Amino acid sequence: MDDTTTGRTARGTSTAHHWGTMRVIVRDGRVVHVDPYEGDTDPAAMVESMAGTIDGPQRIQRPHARAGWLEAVRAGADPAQRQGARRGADRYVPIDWEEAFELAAAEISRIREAHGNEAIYAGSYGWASAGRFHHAQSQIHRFYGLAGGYVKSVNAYSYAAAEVILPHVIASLRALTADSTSWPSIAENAELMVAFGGLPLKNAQNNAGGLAKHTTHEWMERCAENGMRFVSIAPFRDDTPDFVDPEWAAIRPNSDTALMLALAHVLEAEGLADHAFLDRYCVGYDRFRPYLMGEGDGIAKSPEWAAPLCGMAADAIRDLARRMASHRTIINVSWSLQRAEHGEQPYWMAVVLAAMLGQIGTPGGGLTVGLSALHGVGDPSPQSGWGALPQGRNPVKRFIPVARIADMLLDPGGSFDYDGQSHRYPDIRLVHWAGGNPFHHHQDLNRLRRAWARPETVIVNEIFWNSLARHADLVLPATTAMERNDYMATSLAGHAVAMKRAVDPVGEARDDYAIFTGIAGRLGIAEAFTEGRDEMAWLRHLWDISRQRGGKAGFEIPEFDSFWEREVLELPGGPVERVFAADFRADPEAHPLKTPSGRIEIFSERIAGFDYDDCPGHPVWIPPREWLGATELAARYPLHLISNQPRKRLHSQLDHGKASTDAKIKGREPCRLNPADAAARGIAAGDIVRLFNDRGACLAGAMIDEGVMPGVVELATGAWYDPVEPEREGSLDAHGNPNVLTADIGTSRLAQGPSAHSALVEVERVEEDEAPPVRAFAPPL
Ligand SMILES: Nc1nc2c(c(=O)[nH]1)N[C@H]1C(S)=C(S)[C@@H](COP(=O)(O)OP(=O)(O)OC[C@H]3O[C@@H](n4cnc5c(=O)[nH]c(N)nc54)[C@H](O)[C@@H]3O)O[C@H]1N2
Ligand SMILES: Nc1nc2c(c(=O)[nH]1)N[C@H]1C(S)=C(S)[C@@H](COP(=O)(O)OP(=O)(O)OC[C@H]3O[C@@H](n4cnc5c(=O)[nH]c(N)nc54)[C@H](O)[C@@H]3O)O[C@H]1N2
Ligand SMILES: [Mo]
Repeated sequence: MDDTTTGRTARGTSTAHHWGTMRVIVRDGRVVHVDPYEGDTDPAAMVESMAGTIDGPQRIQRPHARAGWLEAVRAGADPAQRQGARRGADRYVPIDWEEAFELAAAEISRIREAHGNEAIYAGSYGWASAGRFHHAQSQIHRFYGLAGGYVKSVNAYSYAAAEVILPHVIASLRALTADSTSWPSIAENAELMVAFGGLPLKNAQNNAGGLAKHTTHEWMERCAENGMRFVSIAPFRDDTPDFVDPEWAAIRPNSDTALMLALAHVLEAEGLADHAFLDRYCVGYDRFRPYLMGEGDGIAKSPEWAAPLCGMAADAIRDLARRMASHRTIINVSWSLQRAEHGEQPYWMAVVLAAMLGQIGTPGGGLTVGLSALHGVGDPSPQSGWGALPQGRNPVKRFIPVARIADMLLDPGGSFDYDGQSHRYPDIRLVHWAGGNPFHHHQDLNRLRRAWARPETVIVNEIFWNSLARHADLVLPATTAMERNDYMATSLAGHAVAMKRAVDPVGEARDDYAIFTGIAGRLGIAEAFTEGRDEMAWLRHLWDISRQRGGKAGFEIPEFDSFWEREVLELPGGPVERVFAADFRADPEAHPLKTPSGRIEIFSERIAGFDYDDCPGHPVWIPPREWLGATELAARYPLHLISNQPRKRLHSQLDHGKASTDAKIKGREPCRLNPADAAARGIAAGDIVRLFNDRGACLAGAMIDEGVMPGVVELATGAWYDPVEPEREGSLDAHGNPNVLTADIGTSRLAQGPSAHSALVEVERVEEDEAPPVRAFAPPL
């Protein structure tokens, strides 16, 4: 297919996204097809959704303002009187870029002067798109840093609890990821993998920042061929792929800490714990042991104790503990475990369990964190550093833990605990988001909507008319990667890819750089923001940094022009066999861990010193408020909701694309139930169902599957939020967004992470003619 209009060849133009590297085929100035990179043997489902969405009806073609807000601004109304009463339920009117820039700059100036930069929230959490320059997060943070600063967020929705607990007890999550024991080490050496949360291959479709070749599938196959056994401890059979023939142990969601304690109890009681390792490499086992054996509270954390909590038979627990002790064993904890109330505990306890087995630092043994959660974890590619847009300095020091956004907006001046310190919430008047979607990612969306009505102005850079754009006052239309030049490269993948502009921006869309440059011009900071560079000048500049960093890592990175011509660059020297903490094991004095003691902390004096009842000095079992063991609540809401990552999209991205919409049931997000739970409710496959609890309700399409453990229901994240009566508080969501059901509570006072995976619901059948239509994909114009 020759493209005469742009002069490009049949090969198309190279681009990349978090889910892979692609070739964009253009005809008559339009993207007609996107093909996976020929070197990728296992491309992601999302590739199919790209061509159809770029200029589809959901695309935001021009800047827009929310009608009620614009009217109030033009009338000069008191800003306090124009808070977002109709935010989320209003019409939008098109405006031109000049006016959009003027409005944005005027609001930023007004709020800075009246309330200071601490009244601006630009944490703007989210995945945005791949590419080191047009990275929306970097663009917005750089801009607001230069504009005097902004309240930021810390930690990620993905693994906030892990990020805070792990450095106290073993190593930073970053180190556990970058230095993770890699697949070849596992495939060659491990005999047994015990995977808490499974090894969901669907999640390895993505890598934060992108990738070129999907290889997780091959490595898992290699493990199975070498005779390695997989034990998948998870509510769904397909949390670990069939082809490795896993032993499936379905335990109650959120009960992993209890199971791990029981495994540890067996090791201690049967003399299988590696005390030589505990003595040499760890501190505080003596403070933990009494709790484990029940010498303090009179409750031995034995298999008999754990069995009724987690639902796994005591003998099976005992057997598993013995197998773990007698084989080269690797424990993997999926990130999902810690997106739950007390999510710090299964992570700390997994560290303790691995320490008791004494295999940390051995090839293929010990602990991995989030293997197969993202392609990059355990990826044996060589690693190099790459140049990325500098975010600059943020003069404002105030922050929130990322998932405390609704708390912040609802409670200005209120205090919160975080990692040993107490802080106050700022009084936010302006919210600006670019490259993330809180109406996708946040829990308890009905509560978020109440909080979201508080700020005076909400500005959003978005590509599509999704739930975030529909909750903004000023909507600034952004480009996709296919409409701009950039490059993909990340330290957790061994490739760099030229991302070339394949088509002109759709409608009047502009890239985030141009958007912030436009506002910067009106605030007198354009020169500082751009440093006089245009897009290509920035790419060359950042690539030079990549060459220098590559040089330090021992790679000869070609000049920019040669890379741009070649399009895909692969670092030589893989696959690399890495073993986490091998140096520490070899010589703990010379290579101490970065914990206070330099050792693995089974008891942490520091955490104990914080005096948190919900995160004491060693790992403990504290049941969450919502789980199947919460008898009273479970009597009303007897199903545990798992809102895991979707198979056919990345979060909410491309929910309107072919791969995602093909998988819907009567236009609703699929929701999977065990046959017994479905039968008890008169639900058949293909029925429309209503999921509900005290926080909200949504519709979904029923799928019935024996691979779902009884008592659990799956509704993946990412269906575009679609309130039927947006004016009414707590409206039914017609489409199937699980975050109308999840709880907005911190994991604990330590990390304050999101607790999406601790929610109970009930499900009922709905007659088709009583189900309101899905309008999520119809623009609010
Ligand atoms: N219930 C529940 N909720 C969860 C989770 C869960 O397990 N259960 N998981 C959580 C996790 S781990 C995460 S990481 C979050 C993900 O939450 P998000 O990262 O916020 O989700 P995305 O859908 O990726 O949002 C990215 C948005 O950026 C836009 N975008 C893409 N590229 C660009 C660009 O170049 N410029 C601009 N301006 N915009 C762009 C997209 O259109 C999209 O709306 O969700 C969290 N929420
Ligand atoms: N296709 C696709 N891939 C993705 C993403 C996406 O949106 N789409 N998102 C990416 C992002 S941002 C992230 S952070 C990672 C997330 O990676 P993970 O956190 O691993 O992802 P989840 O899909 O939420 O959870 C994996 C499985 O854990 C199980 N699980 C949930 N709760 C429990 C529990 O309490 N105990 C046990 N034993 N198992 C439990 C569920 O059955 C679930 O299917 O995925 C990344 N990969
Ligand atoms: Mo994530």
